[in-house]
Amino acid sequence: MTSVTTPGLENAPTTHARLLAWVQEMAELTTPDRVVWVDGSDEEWERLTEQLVAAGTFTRLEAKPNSFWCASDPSDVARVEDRTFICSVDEADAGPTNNWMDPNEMKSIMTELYRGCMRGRTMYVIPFCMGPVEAENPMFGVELTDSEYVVVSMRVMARIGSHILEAMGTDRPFVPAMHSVGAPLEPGQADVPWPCSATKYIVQFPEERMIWSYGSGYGGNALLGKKCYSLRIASVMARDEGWLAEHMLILKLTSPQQKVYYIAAAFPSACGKTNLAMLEPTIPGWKVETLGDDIAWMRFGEDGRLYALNPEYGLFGVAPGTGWDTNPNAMRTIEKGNSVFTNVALTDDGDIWWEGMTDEPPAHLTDWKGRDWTPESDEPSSHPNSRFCTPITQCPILAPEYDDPKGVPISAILFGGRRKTTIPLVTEARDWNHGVFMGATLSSETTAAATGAVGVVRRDPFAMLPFIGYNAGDYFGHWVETGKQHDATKLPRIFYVNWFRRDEDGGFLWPGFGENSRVLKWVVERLEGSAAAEETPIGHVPTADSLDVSGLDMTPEQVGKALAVDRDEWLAEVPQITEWFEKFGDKLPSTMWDELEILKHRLG
Ligand code: SAT
Ligand code: MN
Repeated sequence: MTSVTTPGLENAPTTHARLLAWVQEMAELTTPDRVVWVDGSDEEWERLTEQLVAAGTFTRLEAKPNSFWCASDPSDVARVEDRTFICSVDEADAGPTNNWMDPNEMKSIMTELYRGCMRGRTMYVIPFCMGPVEAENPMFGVELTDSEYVVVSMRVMARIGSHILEAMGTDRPFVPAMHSVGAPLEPGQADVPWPCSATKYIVQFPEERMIWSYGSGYGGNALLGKKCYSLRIASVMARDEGWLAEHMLILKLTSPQQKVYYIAAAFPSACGKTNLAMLEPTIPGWKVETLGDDIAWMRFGEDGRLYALNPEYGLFGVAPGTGWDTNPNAMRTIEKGNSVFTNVALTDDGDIWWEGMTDEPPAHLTDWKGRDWTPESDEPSSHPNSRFCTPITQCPILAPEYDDPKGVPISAILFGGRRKTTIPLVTEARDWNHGVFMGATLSSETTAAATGAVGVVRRDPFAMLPFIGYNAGDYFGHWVETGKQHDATKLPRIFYVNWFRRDEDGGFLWPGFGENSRVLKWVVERLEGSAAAEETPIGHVPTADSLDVSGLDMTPEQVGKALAVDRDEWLAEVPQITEWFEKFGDKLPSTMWDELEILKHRLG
């Protein structure tokens, strides 16, 4: 029972004192059968994936090299926002949008959950780095987990292993990230393919820059480098250090004149970020390359411009709806193998399938719950939040500068949500503060990426509602400050987009996908000063002829509807925004009330 007898604790491949002490403390608490230091090698991947196959967690795909089909427990399929906590010392620092508990109280609850929770299992020590390890200040983390699925997925999603541990030296700072599925095994007890617990906690301790997660094996709850570190903890670091940690894709756009622009875009989970990041323009001469599909860390360079970096190393994309016509580059990425597919369907010839991959479903499948499935079945074959986990380096349109530690200079930031009404296809903010107002009031219909009702309109500021690691009012203030402290002429311009507006019959007004390149073109032409815009109460909207719709099967009336600023719809939005802002009390920067007054005034 004592630490010295836990195999793997001695002869650790590091002399990093704080790391060693923490691993020892957690091993003593959780009592795993052994501790394994993850080296990130191919041999290790082979061993762990074999083990997952033997355990029934993974099925090796015949049709894709080095790839696996995996079904989770049906109760463990999405982020659990009601079980996610920001345990700041002061409750006010968590703010009205986060769950809060006193850090000491949370630690005592979770310490009891952690006590003995790795019995019968292995504790893996995963040294990782978010962003390139060559960075001036590499952003280290170490995840402890008792899940082989997590180790394998972390190897795809982040830079992990011996070279990271080595770069951590003896004393480099790191974020301790503790994870357990919360399913200890008694001697002789058989394991299940997807161990997890009915009790779940996803907890951030912002002052300590520490993460504790318990009970879930699902991506955003368990791959702690992703949302927990790169958004919740990093947003706190960014507030304190004067940068931005955002839920944004990063893309490179090259115009027919060979001018290069980098664009960052924030959308809530499961609103097409991966599709936009990998878009194939339908308009001739334009080219998109990918740098990231989910998270952007943005810092100001010496030249006063804002530079963005993708801290991740893989793609964790929503599978349903990803197909050869909607996102061929994602299909080409997964075709190369080395991927894990969770909660999709398995074909009879050892491949994967999901709704929207092809027009015609296969005649027979094994669905994500392991049942026979045919096109006549009542339920979809794949869970709506099923995911592909695949190396970003396999993306055929990856921009070569994707891993430049200095990042890429951002010219435009897009905010977007999923709204049936009200929000036009694209609106340009008048200035930075107006852009911050757009971000702060961003709204979207909920998706399957989190548990709970789907399709309900909620405010999702900056697409960061579940990811801001501190008081959202202070976060808006941080954005306002960022604008104040930098040269306005060098700040990215801000745009609000909505691909999801519908007509009276419920049909989408805009075709979306590759056609969104037309909106990107208008954005670039605004940057270059060549596209016209109409000044409306809500900002600058394309004039009827400034948006390139040539060759599109849309009547001028439909284009008009996609771009319309409907005064009544906006008047109905104002009280909702007021109510939203009132939540933040005196934490809300006064500029946000000013912007609301301007909007009301302009609506008349
Ligand atoms: O659920 S994840 O955090 O893994 C992905 C997402 O919601 O964007
Ligand atoms: Mn996301």
